[in-house]
Amino acid sequence: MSQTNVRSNLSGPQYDAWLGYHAALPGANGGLHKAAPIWSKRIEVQEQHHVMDTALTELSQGLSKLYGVQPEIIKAQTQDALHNERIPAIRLGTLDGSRFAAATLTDSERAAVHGEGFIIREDEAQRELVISSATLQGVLYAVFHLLRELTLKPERAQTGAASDDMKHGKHKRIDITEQPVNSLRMINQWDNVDGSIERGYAGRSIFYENGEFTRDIKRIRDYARLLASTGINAVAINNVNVHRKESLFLAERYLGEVAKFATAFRDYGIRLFLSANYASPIEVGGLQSADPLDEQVREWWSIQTAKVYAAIPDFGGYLIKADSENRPGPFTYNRDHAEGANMLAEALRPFGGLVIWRCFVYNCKQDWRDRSTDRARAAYDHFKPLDGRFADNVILQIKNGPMDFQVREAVSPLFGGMENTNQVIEFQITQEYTGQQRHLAYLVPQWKEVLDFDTYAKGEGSEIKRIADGSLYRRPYSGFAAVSNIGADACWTGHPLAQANLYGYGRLGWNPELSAEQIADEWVRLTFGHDEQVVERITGMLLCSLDIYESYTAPLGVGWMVNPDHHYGPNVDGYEYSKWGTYHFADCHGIGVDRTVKSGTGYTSQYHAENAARYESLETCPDELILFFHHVPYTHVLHSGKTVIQHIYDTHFEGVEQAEALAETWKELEGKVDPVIYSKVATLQAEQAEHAKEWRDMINTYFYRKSGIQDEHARTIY
Ligand code: GCW
Repeated sequence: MSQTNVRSNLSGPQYDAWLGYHAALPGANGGLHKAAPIWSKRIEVQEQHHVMDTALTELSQGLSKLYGVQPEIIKAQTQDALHNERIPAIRLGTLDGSRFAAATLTDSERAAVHGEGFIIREDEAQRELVISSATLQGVLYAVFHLLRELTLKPERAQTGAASDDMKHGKHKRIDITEQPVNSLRMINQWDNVDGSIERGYAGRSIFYENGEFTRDIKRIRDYARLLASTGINAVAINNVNVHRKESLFLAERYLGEVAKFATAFRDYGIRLFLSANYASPIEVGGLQSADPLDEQVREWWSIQTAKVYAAIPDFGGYLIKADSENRPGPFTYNRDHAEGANMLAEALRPFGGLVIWRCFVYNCKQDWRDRSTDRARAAYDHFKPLDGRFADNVILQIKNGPMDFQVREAVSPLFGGMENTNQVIEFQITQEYTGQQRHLAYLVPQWKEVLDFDTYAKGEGSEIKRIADGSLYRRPYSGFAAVSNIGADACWTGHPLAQANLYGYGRLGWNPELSAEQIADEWVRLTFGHDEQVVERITGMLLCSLDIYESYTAPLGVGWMVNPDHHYGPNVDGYEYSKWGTYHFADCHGIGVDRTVKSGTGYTSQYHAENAARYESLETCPDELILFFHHVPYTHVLHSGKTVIQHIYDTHFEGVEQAEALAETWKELEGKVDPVIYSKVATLQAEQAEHAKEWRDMINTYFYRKSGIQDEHARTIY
């Protein structure tokens, strides 16, 4: 049996996620057919290519699900004849590869749509819909976009009685131009070849099992499909902590398998990257050293990289976690990270490959007694001095915050600190510190806040999104990366509503101007249909979920307070006397980390003047970050008018009530959503409400005992 014959037998609404197209219109399937647009029964195409094949399959599958009719696909070498007949059809192609795609656009439109951008245009006279892009990937994105539009706004489809509708002004012609804002839109898998996933909360890996690559390529393709439908164009298929066996992914032992994955992703326009071990020359190549300035080492990387490209001609490049949390790196050889990254860049350059170099570099063996070392400072202190020294095919990957994907932390001051360096922002879709897909936490609002943050790097209007997209500093490479939240779970993400985070990440990478509300609304309608009560309740749950989670966990931006190692559940001092640099410094008088220049670690000085001043002063520091930047007495009065201690009590009591309300809201949807999803979510929301109480009581009790200050409302604290 060939490997590709092994099939996953997963199906149904939770597996289809937002691509079910089953929810296009309210009413039974029979009703759908009538609404079929005139052009939806025929697809004409001129080009032959694997990505075009994917686009055709997606388009015809999607249309037949929406309208109950399988469109006819006409593949013609010369499109002219077909076009002249003016048979109603969807015609799709690239500007270079198909005459009609180019013909529908003016010169200026043709110039405007580049790369993965596309135009979808309906021509009523010709009764056709034309999809044009400069690239085949763009055609594929257009297909997904069209299907999403038709699902979300069924009234947009021109029906058989189009001209009548048009006379009555009911029909709005489809005319869509889209251009992705970020060029790199990447997913990082933290999957290990033994089948485990670091920080994975949705079952085992879909990629690997027992030291081997999965034989279920269908599942990989289904995942690629989900990703591509949101606009993702790159994936790193293994954990950034590259262990012994995974170090061999770039060697003969596994390269053939990697190439099979690359094929599955390539069909969906996604480039494959590998996380590589910096010490590969030693561990894979048998050399004595991995010194980036050593000729033998450089040669080893060049030869090995050439082998990778022989197997995977469009290989994306290497993702590197070096000198971070005990991973090897250039520091061992007294070299800096520019020297380390540039050596790999040199090996990749002949093939157009990229080095994506993570900035998560800090001292993870800190002495908790040492108050002068501040982990938040580390990335900036390490990388800022290297600005301008990285090769042009190196991209630094910077976490959104200076610590580590906390529910609330400041934004990384490295954004705005490096003018002459390519950068991507790294988010964490997997909910390591945000409830591990057992608590509901829709993360898009958090990402939006970060992206909209004004760094003032070049004066007002220097938002992080403009650094991430490369426009502020006019960088050739830029974009988004994020740690995936999927696993072998039947609904992909453990908590079915956590799918909204994967979807939202992709959509935001494509267009950071989309609002959290719009993305939630899209996801709910695509996944659950248009029942207004369902839409209203689920979007409502999503949009308040992160605030709720924040309210009953670590207060006011101080972070952590989780159980060591697995990071689930409350443990106020779990990391207090550890080596990880993650402290809250609570004593009987107060709490928080003094990161000011005046009396603390000086971290605030890493921001541009406007933000540095805002954070430095207690008067202007926003409440939600007060304990991130300042150590204050429990009686310190916040801008809200409450004392810190009363704020802690109130938010924790309220947070539990709100978590209970989430569970109640969901119960209203019984019988209105897929029963499997219904019961999964019902169970999880009940658990969340219970677990929130554990958080509330541990945190409130801890601070009551430390401070001795009573709750103004005399609620139960233990
Ligand atoms: O958040 C921490 C995680 C580690 C992870 C690390 C990183 C992959 O706890 O599990 O390692 O971040 O981002 O490298």
